[in-house]
Amino acid sequence: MPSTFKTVSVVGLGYIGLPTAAIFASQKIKVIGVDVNQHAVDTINRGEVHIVEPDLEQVVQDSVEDGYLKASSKPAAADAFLIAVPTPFMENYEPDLSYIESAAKSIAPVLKRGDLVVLESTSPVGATEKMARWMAEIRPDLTFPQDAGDCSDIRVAHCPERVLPGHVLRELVQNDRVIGGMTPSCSEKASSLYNIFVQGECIVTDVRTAEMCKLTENSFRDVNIAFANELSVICDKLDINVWELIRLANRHPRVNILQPGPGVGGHCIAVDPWFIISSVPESTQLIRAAREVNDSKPFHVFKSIKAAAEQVSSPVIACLGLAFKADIDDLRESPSLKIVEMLAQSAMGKLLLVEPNIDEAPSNLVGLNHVELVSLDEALERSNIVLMLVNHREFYGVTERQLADKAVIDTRGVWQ
Ligand code: SAJ
Repeated sequence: MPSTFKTVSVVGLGYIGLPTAAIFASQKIKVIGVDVNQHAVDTINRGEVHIVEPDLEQVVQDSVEDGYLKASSKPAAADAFLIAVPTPFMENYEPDLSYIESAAKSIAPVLKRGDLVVLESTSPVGATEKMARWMAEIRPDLTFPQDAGDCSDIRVAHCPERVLPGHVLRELVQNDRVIGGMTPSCSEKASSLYNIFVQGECIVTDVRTAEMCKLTENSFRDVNIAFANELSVICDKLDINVWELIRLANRHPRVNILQPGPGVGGHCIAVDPWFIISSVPESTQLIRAAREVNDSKPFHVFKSIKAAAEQVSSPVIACLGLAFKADIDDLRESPSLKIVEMLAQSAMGKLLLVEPNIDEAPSNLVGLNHVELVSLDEALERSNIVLMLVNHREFYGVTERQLADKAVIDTRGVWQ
């Protein structure tokens, strides 16, 4: 059956929006990708990508060449709009919905009767309803679900993205999707949109449950990583190898402990739990404690490096990895970067940064004369302390001989 969606617009062409746009285009749906970043727009229109994600460049290149994907800095008419813009938090950990607000207000003028608007950005409970109100303010000539219910001119739904960076193209297609329409017709229309490419199940619920579901998934992971991180601090004090401990405990049929690391980063797990905490501060002790445990881990690692550096006359510290996790270029909320920034400020010694996924050190580190971005071989050659921060695939090949005579702090258990 031919799709009722001839044109889909994806607003926000970042880590989620661009792969989603490219997947729709690969199904021969005309896609208009919209982004305020002109550099991203120009890059995509050349068939190139401005982010690192396995296999993405090829899908984007094919879609642009076939004429199904086009990027623009201005919204245009479409049958469905997917909003995939950032939802950061502010200094007081309150969610910042300003990107959703400006995206909603920017598409409102081009909406027409029968259109669908889906919020994909991870959002606090109530954000989709707010988005619908922002659009309604600008378009009093159209009806929206909050006023007209199931007969509204515009259908509105929340369908949170749930893909794992590094595996986005596979997970976009294979994962189940939770679809929360503001009314049953909104859910139905959103399901028919996602069914164009989703091979998993599209499961329908109401809009607030869909918002809370995404926050719950990421908070669940945060709490579980916090348990692993707390164990690692305990084990450091009790002189126990935490990696061996977890391996052994996980032999129990009902125990599955995650891996400790330098802390929790990225724009999702380190952020989303705060959206629950800020909604219900009086009932979120465990979720808050997990956030605090994970946020304190970089300071614990910093103290271990300081102790190692005090044993060396001229510390030269090889810092392996800056991204928030393995095999990606994303430095957002990266605990590794935070540790490197603390080291740079403390002027504890020379820092040799290795990050195979970026070409330039972050702007706040560029130009510091005790900080250099170098190759892995050079860092191993020149350093007397090796700090393993991110388990990028390039680092697994480091040999015992390359680490001989150096102090090694392995926050990821790569060389255990
Ligand atoms: N981490 C650990 N130990 C672990 C697992 C992860 O320290 O055992 C760290 C990572 O190094 C990283 C952070 O946690 O710093 C988050 O990494 P992640 O791989 O757990 O998750 P993200 O942020 O890349 O993606 C998550 C995913 N959510 C869940 O797994 C519940 C993904 O499915 C979501 O789509 C994504 O958040 C998102 O966009 O919200």
